[in-house]
Amino acid sequence: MPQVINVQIDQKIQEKNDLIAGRIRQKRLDLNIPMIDIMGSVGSGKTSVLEYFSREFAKNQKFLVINGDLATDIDAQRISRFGSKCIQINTGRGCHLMAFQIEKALTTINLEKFDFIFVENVGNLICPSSTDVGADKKITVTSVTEGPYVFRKHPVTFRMSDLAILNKVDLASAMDIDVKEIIKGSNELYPQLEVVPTSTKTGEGMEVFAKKIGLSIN
Ligand SMILES: Nc1nc2c(ncn2[C@@H]2O[C@H](COP(=O)(O)OP(=O)(O)OP(=O)(O)O)[C@@H](O)[C@H]2O)c(=O)[nH]1
Ligand SMILES: [Mg+2]
Repeated sequence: MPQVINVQIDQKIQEKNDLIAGRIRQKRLDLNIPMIDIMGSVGSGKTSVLEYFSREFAKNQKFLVINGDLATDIDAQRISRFGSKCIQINTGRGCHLMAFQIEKALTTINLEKFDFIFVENVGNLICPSSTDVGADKKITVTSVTEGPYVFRKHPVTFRMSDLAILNKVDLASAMDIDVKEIIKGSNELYPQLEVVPTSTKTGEGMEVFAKKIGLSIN
């Protein structure tokens, strides 16, 4: 039965992925380096968040960023301008990063030099939520320009998220979006999920967000 075979292959891939993710987690625990997996739609502001963190909060801490995109190293170039070390992974057709790719990236650097690791996952709200990349937390970056229904339409991602931000609140009135109403709707659907309103342009909410994921603010 082709379908049964497919399920078995998927399970094997998943099991192998989880094994590698466990290795990454153990290595980080030994070195005491936190790691956050940042998920979110194309263009929601994941790279902008990491540019902001690298510009504002990297005085006393060194960030390692692993960027996932189908093609180009644009995001790695953008963030590294602010001093963070970036490793770009091109996934080709892959819609999310996998643990083996992260483990491979980590072998290319001396991990001990870093205080914090960020993974910027491939932009979409579907695939990255189901794959463990060995992070401590999964964070979702959503934005007011995605419209009012994102939280309702993507239950898996928001259930798998430890925290979410609603970014680009500076554009809320132009987009005819009621930020409080969207957060209230999310709270009803996902009572465990905190949603922080942010803008990487004005800086609104960025310190609150940074503190919640354990960055030290300098
Ligand atoms: N007005 C406004 N624009 C923002 C904000 N955050 C990001 N942007 C803009 O939104 C666009 C997309 O931002 P990125 O940071 O590249 O988004 P991304 O999630 O990394 O996108 P992908 O990596 O392609 O999935 C850029 O033009 C940013 O300048 C914000 O808070 N307010
Ligand atoms: Mg990006």
